[in-house]
Amino acid sequence: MKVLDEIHVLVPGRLNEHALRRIQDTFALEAIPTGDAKLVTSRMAEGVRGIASMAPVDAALIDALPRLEVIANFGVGYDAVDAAHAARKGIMVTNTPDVLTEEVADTALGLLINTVRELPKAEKWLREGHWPKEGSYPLAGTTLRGRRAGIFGMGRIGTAIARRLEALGMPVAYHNRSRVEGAPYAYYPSLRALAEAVDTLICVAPGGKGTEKAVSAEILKALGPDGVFVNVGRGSSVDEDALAAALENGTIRAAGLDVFAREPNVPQRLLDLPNACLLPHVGSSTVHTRNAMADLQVENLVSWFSEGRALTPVPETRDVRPKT
Ligand code: NAP
Ligand code: 8YV
Repeated sequence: MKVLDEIHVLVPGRLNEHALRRIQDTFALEAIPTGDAKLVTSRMAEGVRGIASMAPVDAALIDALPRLEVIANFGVGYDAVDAAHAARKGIMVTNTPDVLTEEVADTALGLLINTVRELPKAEKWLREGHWPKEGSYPLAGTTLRGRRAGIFGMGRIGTAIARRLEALGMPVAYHNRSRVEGAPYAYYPSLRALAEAVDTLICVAPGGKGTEKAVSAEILKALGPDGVFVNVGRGSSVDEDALAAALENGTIRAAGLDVFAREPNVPQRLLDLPNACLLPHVGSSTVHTRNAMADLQVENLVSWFSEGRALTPVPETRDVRPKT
């Protein structure tokens, strides 16, 4: 194996602790507090050949590192990395698919059930001592019984969510840009058509330009007054003002959200809603799964620098090869 501890890897901003320890043990670690290109020193510009990131990596940061060969993203979603710019410059980008799929699907199901059955509100009510004084918790106004689910983004995680929904007895349909060959679910070529056909819409599509505010006022209206919207994809895929309005005025019934457009900031209008169940982006956040993501992130760097190939390249950089 090549000597890896002479290879400089930059960590811009925060990173998972297990990943950070492994990078420190394996490579020459460089760190800056955020991904701002202005923080790159001349020593870093001369030496850094890899980035391990959880924070955004934009074109300016990429351009500030002339020897950069590989960007290893912590997370399957890499919308915060300018992968198109990296691809143009022949720089490899990797992500962490598969190892988090089942964990995120579990979260989506938990969030759906909590939203429909108001379980967090019921627990809060118990802890506040209402039960002995007031008797049983009020009946939930909605149920999973008879619901039809639509998945926006039937990929790895979407498929794992679909399997769980089938176990609950819910019919499943989906929208992607292209049909998934062999998938036993109804395909809708537009998100609007999917929203019209179902009453429970689960977004697990990637962020980025292709999905920007795709869940709009029009889509929420199509979902209808008994509609439940769950988002474990990216907050940027939703028009949050339109969503808040739809929840306020009864255009849809309820929403369960794990992701937001400007994390960690959540719009006050959503915080004020009684029919929104809100989580702080915890889809993959168990020690087990975050360690697996960290290992895959670091193994991508190790494989790139010792064997000249990435384990899990993103589609934009699949054909990138080492320059020498
Ligand atoms: P994946 O296997 O690549 O699936 C993404 C699916 O979305 C694909 O089936 C793709 O199908 C579809 N899609 C992409 N762009 C689209 C568009 N413009 N319109 C319609 N459909 C589109 O990815 P994954 O592993 O399932 O992860 C999905 C996403 O989940 C990630 O990108 C990330 O944003 C999110 N995520 C969130 C958490 C969390 O903690 N909440 C954790 C992990 C992942 P087509 O290419 O045919 O369109
Ligand atoms: C992570 C995620 O929490 O993998 C993704 O796309 O959204 C999550 O698993 C995130 O990437 C780390 O901040």
